[in-house]
Amino acid sequence: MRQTIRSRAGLPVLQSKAGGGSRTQPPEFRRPGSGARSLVFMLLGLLAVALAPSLAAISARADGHAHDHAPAAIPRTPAPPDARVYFITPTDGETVTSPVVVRFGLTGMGVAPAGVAKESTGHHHLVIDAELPPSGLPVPSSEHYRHFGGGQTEVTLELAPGEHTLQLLLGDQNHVPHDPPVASKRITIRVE
Ligand SMILES: [Cu+2]
Repeated sequence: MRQTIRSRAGLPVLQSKAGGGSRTQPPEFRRPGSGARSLVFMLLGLLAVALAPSLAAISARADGHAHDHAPAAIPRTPAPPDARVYFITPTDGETVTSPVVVRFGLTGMGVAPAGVAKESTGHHHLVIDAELPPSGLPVPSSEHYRHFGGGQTEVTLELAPGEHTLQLLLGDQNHVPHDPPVASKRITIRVE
């Protein structure tokens, strides 16, 4: 009788009603609730499995960079070896008129807005008439270093007549170039 009631309710609370009370609690306590309990444990287990990789990734990243780039306190995000950033337009050596539509190409990685931590992603930076900034630091922000933190993949530039150089550099969620840096070839265009 006791068991019938309990297994239907699925709760060990009914223990107190059980009268008699001569039997020891532990076996009865376990049996009726076991279905519900194992479900709870299973869910907890799934949660742990789901969380484990990200926790492991965080600690692995922290460990991996504690020693190799001594002066740079900012952790760098690894880039896949086949990642490549390039200009769709304009092309190297091209003569164009201002405004110039610059389209950014990226393979082997995805574009994500700044501030979004997602593996194998980054956002574009356009280096105009300047050298690549030092790696291990956030990309500077100026007319020579334009950020596309919204995840944009093109820009229309007003450029003075003459020769200009353009280079693309991907940055992680903190605007820091990846490790190794994902940068395009530096191209030269002539604006008429
Ligand atoms: Cu940026």
